[in-house]
Amino acid sequence: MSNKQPKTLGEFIIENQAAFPYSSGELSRLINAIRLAAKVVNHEVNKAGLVDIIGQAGGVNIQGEEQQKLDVLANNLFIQTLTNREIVCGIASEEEDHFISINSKNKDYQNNYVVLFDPLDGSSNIDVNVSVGTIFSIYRRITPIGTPVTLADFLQRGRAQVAAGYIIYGTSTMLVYTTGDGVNGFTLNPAIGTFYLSHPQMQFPKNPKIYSINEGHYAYFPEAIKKYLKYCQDSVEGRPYTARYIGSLVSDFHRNLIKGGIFLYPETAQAPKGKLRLLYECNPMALLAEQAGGDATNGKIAILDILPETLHERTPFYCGHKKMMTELHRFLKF
Ligand code: P6P
Repeated sequence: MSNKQPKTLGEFIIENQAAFPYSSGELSRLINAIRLAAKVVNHEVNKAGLVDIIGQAGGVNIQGEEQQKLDVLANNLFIQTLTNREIVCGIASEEEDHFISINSKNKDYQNNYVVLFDPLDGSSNIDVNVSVGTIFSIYRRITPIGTPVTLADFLQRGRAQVAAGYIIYGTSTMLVYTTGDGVNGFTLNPAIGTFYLSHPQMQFPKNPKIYSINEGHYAYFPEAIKKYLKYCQDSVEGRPYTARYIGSLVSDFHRNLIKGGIFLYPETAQAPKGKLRLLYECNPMALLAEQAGGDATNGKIAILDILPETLHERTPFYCGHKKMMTELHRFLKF
């Protein structure tokens, strides 16, 4: 049994920073800010069932505190942490209609990065004790430093992300992220509030067997998807595959990354652009998938190559192991 302590997230960030000697360390400080917010949200999510914090916003919980829904709470925590640390010049969130321009107290819009996030994806699962997550996406601004950010800074193709990742608040809490040099997973030791490198250089495993889709929408799926699902269920050459669906994107993605699988959220007649959001759900997951040796498309082009038009736009989303994505694309005539 090795008695060598695994690397902490802090040590990993410092080592990674050393690999970018000319960078200002701003990205490292940004990841550190996300780490702090993740620990606070994790604490709130884990006590949710006890202090009846799950309910509708606007009530008062048993401690007499102003009751906030967890996703509102998570949203405010991430915005406060990123603002207080004076690292970013702009924020966009699933919980905010418009982007937030941040002018640091003593600097005129001198920060380089904008952050987009879904503060608590899958939050409807909280009151049934199913894992939920935070998803984040980081870009360098493209408008001139010293000026307020504009929408253009947020509507960049996913391939321009400088970092992306998620926190999964599950049986254990993990931070999984990439800065473009592979995907690394860190597990929180809640007793001391430290994230440890538990999953270095994550890659989709060989022989993937899991397909993940809400088959309750089957009647509304495109014919090609119906045919693909029947293919998954054939009893020939290594099939049927196994169906697994949690209904929380972060959880379904995380399981597929570790065990090998594909996630599908197709467009339907009722939702012609699908349900999932391009900027702060699909782009970060697509970057992680490609960095882990997988693939992510909207059925026609790579997710990371889509030029966004609006902040909250949706997209059909297919993401996972390259072998299963290749099989799917045969049905989508990709
Ligand atoms: P459905 C959660 O509400 C979410 O945004 C994602 O986390 C998840 O993948 C999807 O919606 C589930 O949607 O239609 O299957 O309930």
